[in-house]
Amino acid sequence: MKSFRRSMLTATATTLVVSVLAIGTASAYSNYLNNWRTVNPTSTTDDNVINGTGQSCALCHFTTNGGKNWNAYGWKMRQNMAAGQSVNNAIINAGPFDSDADPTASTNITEIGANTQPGWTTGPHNTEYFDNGNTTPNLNPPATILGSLDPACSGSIVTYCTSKVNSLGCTPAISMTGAPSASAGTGCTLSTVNAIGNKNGLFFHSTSGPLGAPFHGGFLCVKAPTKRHAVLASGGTGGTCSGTFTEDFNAYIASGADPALVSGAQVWIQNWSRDPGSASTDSLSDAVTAVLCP
Ligand SMILES: [Ca+2]
Ligand SMILES: [Ca+2]
Ligand SMILES: [Ca+2]
Repeated sequence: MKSFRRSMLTATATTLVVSVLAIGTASAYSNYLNNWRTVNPTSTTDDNVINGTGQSCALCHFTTNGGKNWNAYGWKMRQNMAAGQSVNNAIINAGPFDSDADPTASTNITEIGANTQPGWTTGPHNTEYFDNGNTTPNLNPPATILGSLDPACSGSIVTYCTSKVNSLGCTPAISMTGAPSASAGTGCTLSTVNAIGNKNGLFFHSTSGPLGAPFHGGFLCVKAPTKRHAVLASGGTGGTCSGTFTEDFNAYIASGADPALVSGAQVWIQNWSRDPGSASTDSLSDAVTAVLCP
């Protein structure tokens, strides 16, 4: 029994060594790609590698023809396989990790769902992993992979806080559409609808944090210090809630009015406007927060 167990252990160890070694061989091309496609049948992540580089190895390997050097995603799967996981399980279990540490911190499975590269990120921020455990950091990704290497930055936009019901009984609602960007210069729309028509108002923001303090019969939703944006006209028709305040927030960022609005900074924004029918003579929207994209 003892020798049987020992021989089984030896056999298992031998299988493990063989399978680990096999990861670095050319035969990995068809075998592992087939497994990968079985686990991820609808993704075009692999197709973007194949159509860009001529074959699939660069999905996981640093050199396009495979070999014993991997990107961070391939290294994660190699570790899983070395720990005894099946190829399919090694692929599945690598899913929840953010191997490439991309700017959006997207997990491997998120990147695969977005048809981007779980093992590659833009710029000289990739690490090469060698068979012997050595690493080389700060390397560029392959230049020829098609599509985007990382998911687009969304800005993580979330609305929060509570609007003050205005004197016409309407509830102003703030929103942000398009990603806020430190460099784009346009394409991110701040909007407040259900505002009183034909009145002035403005957006104001903080980079210090959110707030929920009672204020003028409603709530102040952004923490001091705040920055006021340009005065806007709501348009629409006076005496109705047909007014809308609209601003291109990326244009505001590009104006340089607030040097704190840099990539990665979080911003909290609210809308204020005139409401002569209110005891405080003003109206407050709910608020929106976002994290600025590059
Ligand atoms: Ca595919
Ligand atoms: Ca990632
Ligand atoms: Ca990526």
